[in-house]
Amino acid sequence: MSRLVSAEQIETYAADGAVLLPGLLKDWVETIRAGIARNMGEPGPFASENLKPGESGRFFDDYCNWQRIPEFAAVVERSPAAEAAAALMRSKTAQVFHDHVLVKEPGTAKATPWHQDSPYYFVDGDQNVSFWVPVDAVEEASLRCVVGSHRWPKLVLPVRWLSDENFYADSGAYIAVPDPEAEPEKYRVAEWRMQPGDAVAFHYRTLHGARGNFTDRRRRAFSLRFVGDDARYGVRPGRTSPAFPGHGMQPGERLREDWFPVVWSATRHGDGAAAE
Ligand SMILES: O=C(O)CCC(=O)C(=O)O
Repeated sequence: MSRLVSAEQIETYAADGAVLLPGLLKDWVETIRAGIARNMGEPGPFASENLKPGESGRFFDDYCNWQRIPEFAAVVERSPAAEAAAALMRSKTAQVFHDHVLVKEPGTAKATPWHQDSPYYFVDGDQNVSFWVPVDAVEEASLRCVVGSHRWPKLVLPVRWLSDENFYADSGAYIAVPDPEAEPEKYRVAEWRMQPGDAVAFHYRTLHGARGNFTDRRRRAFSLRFVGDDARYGVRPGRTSPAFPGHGMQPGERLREDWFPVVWSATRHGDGAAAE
């Protein structure tokens, strides 16, 4: 039994592909806020502004910065996130994949498009989890997850957020992006009002999105992504996002630990219970 997540939360995660973990990172809110401020002041090579000219507000995102931003490194290495990830994944290890910052400033109308993360990533396997952690209270602009979509047999076509173009030329292997709002009888959407430091844990194959931020408050969110024992490098029909140029991995290999460190393992930290 994990001290951070209950058996019921682990079951819900496996069945629904998303579960709320209230207060998981409540002691890390100030650290994450400081990391986001540093990240926005010193954006990395993957930073994007996701609005077209004339669209209101600001929607900034950036990823793969935890090794250069000390506040994010502290969250990765010292917060309860990695241990909670291992428990949810039912894995003996939690390897960090990457971090992602998503900020919607007040009055940002743009919705985050419905998507699964898995088609953008070079990771195969079922043991994975992202934690979406707002550091501002959120109501309407919270993460929205389609329950059970992590078990759909086919992946959803990945698209570019700004232009809506297909991410890969070879799109035949994917299903079109569904519109859960247009068919509420077909898709069950889970979403939660959240306090700073709460976390939604969601699977890389879970279809998710978010509304615009129509409030007068910022909506700063930090996503932290882990993989477990069964994760392997897999090839996609084109360049992935993140791309991790020069990674040198071959299909079927474990993610290289010098780039994607194991930050929690049952043998090093625990009693082995995470994998039971
Ligand atoms: O914060 C958002 O608007 C979307 C978050 C997201 O897509 C993610 O964390 O994978």
